[in-house]
Amino acid sequence: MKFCESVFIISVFIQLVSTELSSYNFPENFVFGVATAAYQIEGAFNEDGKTDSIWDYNLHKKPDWVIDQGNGDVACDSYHKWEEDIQLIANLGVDFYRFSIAWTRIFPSGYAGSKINDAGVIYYNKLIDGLLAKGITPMVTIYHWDLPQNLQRNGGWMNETIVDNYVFYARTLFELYGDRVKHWITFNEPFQICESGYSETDLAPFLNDSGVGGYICAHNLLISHGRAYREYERTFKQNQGGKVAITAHSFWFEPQGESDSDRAAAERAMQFWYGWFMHPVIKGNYPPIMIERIDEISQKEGFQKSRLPKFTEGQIEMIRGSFDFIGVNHYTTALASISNNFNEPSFYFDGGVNRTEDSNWVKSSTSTWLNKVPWGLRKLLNWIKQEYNNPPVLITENGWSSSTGLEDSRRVSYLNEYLSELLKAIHEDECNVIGYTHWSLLDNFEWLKGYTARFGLVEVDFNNPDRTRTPRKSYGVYQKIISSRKIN
Ligand code: GBH
Repeated sequence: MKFCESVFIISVFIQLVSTELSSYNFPENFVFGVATAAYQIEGAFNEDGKTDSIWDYNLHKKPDWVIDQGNGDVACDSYHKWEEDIQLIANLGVDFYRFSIAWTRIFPSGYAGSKINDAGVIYYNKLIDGLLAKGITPMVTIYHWDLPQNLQRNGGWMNETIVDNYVFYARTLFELYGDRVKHWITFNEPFQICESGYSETDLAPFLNDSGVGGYICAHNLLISHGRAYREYERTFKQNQGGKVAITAHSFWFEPQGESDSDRAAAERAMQFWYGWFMHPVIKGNYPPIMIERIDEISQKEGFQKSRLPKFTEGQIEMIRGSFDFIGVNHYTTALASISNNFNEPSFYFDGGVNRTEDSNWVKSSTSTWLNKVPWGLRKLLNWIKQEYNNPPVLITENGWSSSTGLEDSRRVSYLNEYLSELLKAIHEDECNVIGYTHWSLLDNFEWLKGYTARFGLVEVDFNNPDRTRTPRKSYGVYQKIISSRKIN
């Protein structure tokens, strides 16, 4: 056998045993980032005038909500260690840093027009200026789940007076920081805020108002988003020239089998999970399938009116088109089939989708919902392209959950393989993806999983009062992808 023949055979063999990664380059204007959220990293929960959010309040009252009884009191202590964070972000080589602002640092009472807390304002000024000094673009999430507890006292997102309070808060951020911040995300993951928080007990405020609370919350949230977007458009856009978006989480739902009913279930799941928010923002109003089903099921259940609230014509117009790009947080794929086996009333009965997974998928050991299914990202991006007419999409989160340890080879293969599918979506399918954000810079407070599920490119030692940070193997891999603009 000639030398080149044996090289060929060996390389074919290597391709068979390892997943073949795309050799495309990331387009010139494609941007890379890394993300965190205030409650998950900042700590300093009661410092410098900050009051309790619904997370502080609930976890202090009942620590058992969280698997290891952890909370965000100290977290990564980023309120004090922000300079070190900025250095880690700069060394990583990303274009932007996506972080969130804690509402209770800016307005301790939460109310529109209430007294601004200067110390809170100063903290984010230092962070933003520090990032810009190192050439990193700040991207601000206005709301990442930490509602002022003071506003929860009168119902939080279920009370429509929240809209004025939120819009005032958002507007204040535009005023304070908009000269330097040009990328705004109004909300991170409405599904989790509303369904998980108000209709279930997966996230604060743990209200468990099944089939009702989540829909009311989402309604007020979408109106808040629309009004904040229009406020920016009217008052700030011309001078500041920034962009405003909303970010929703989406699984890719793959039909479990070949049947028409499985296919319909998968499409319905996309509409119920992601379309619930993106359909109003992009096309105006909720997805027709949601309106139809919830109206009909509510009636059968004896409700006087649909559990899905109705927008007025004016609200539909206001919300339609309220985006400059769309954000998607994507981690994993699920299989969908038809099912009516749910309690009533509930989002799940309304959707009628049974969610399962394939036992062959590589599973995260610390986040049971998370499987490595890279092709799901490509299918999701193609679905968005078709459904919404190829809008600019920013992947605002994607990442893998491990336990402690610096040799995070599973995170490395997750990253390589998801980015590989992303490159195919861009180059072969012409999906309009403008950037990618890895969740997360640091190990942090992973909600009800506490500190047991680690998402960081950088490991944090939560037993050390200094919260020592150590880059993992994946940090170096992402760094190299960014500098070479391809997967290596
Ligand atoms: C994001 O949520 C959050 O934005 C971020 O704060 C968080 O730290 C990060 O991801 C990692 O979790 O139906 O019982 O199987 C991800 C949202 C959470 C959605 C888990 C799917 C599955 C719960 N995902 N959820 S279950």
